[in-house]
Amino acid sequence: MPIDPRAPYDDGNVFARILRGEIPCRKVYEDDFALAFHDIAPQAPVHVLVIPKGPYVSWDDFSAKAEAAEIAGFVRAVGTVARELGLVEPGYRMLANVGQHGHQEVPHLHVHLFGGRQFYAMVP
Ligand code: IU
Repeated sequence: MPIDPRAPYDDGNVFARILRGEIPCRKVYEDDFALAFHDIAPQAPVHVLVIPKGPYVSWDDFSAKAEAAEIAGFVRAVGTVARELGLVEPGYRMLANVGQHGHQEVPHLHVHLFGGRQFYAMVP
């Protein structure tokens, strides 16, 4: 079920628990601002999620409330993960679902990185 985009941040959400080390993940990258790990239900040969370390429900509140350093650090981390995974050539797709129409299911901002196959117009 898509999340309620107006709900306050839920500290018990699955990605918060992964950040605290309470639930394992297949980590591919971590720095002061972001953690990246393989999606448990991959939609492409490479499907990685990049999440900020701060308590942000979605791109909406992250872009509105995060400090400039957090935004810069997170954006740079997404690009670093793509480069380190070797996705830049021949290319990749990134997306963030927001709220009900975006069909966001986990209430902690996550950017999907998809690679390893050809993508076509519009969403996967
Ligand atoms: P969405 O953008 O919120 O719809 O995507 C949630 C993603 O989180 C989806 O691709 C799930 O497979 C993925 N995921 C995960 O990797 N680990 C989990 O424990 C859970 C969801 I719950």
